[in-house]
Amino acid sequence: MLTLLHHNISVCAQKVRLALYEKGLPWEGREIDLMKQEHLTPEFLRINPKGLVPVLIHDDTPICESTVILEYIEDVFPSSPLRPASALGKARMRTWTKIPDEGLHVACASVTYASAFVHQLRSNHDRHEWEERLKKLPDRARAARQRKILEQEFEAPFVKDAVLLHDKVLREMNDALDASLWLAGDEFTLADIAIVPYVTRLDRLGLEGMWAALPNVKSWFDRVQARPSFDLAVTAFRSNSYDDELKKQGVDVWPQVAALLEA
Ligand SMILES: N[C@@H](CCC(=O)N[C@@H](CS)C(=O)NCC(=O)O)C(=O)O
Repeated sequence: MLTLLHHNISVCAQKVRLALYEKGLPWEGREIDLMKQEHLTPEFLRINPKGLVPVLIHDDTPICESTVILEYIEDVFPSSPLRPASALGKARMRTWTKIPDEGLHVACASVTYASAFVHQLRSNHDRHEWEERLKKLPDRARAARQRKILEQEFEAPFVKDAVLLHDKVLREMNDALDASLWLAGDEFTLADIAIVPYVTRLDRLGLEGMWAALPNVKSWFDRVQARPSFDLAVTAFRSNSYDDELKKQGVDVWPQVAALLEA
């Protein structure tokens, strides 16, 4: 029995849902409402002391960290493989799955907060409420970044670096996709799954101009969206106001992003 503790638009939860649907595995979802701070309750923190979704519970055992979860699913349910068979293929695949853990995920959170969440938080919570929430976050560096974005929005210095890191990854993707249909070869693998949510997030923020001059990324993203797993794991979970707000607010930062990329 597989139970996923997740949130509808969480990028890391999207990764795990994509893998579950690609492999046709039955699973049950338990929505953790991040805005209501359900990930910071003592009950949730006992399951994941980092206070983060997703968590996959297999029978009674919780597994945390989306990259670890993806490999766990492959090990336990090897049919419909999402990992290349050869050692070299696996190495290529893991070069991509490491990218979110080495900075892209934090960069994505920075761009998302600065473009959209900051406006939502300001309209839904007063400063005191937000401070109380920040105090509870187990990851103090994450809390510090969020506080800085509340103060400086898009002008926070690391937001610019976050945009540039996305640009770097998109360019690396474009180069890799010169040689093969998917990121780690001619099969769709965990390499693609690891990156799909981050490109989707830029798209939802209205920043698709970031790959206007990268044709391989555009055709890769078209192929990704044509897979049934995308509708099931991503689109089906979009039907809430946060996501609409993401697009609306993100459009506003496109001129700043475009200027940064030109510079
Ligand atoms: N490295 C973790 C990151 C998980 C993560 O950052 N989850 C976000 C949603 S995408 C979260 O739970 N955020 C809660 C918060 O910001 O307080 C993974 O890959 O699972």
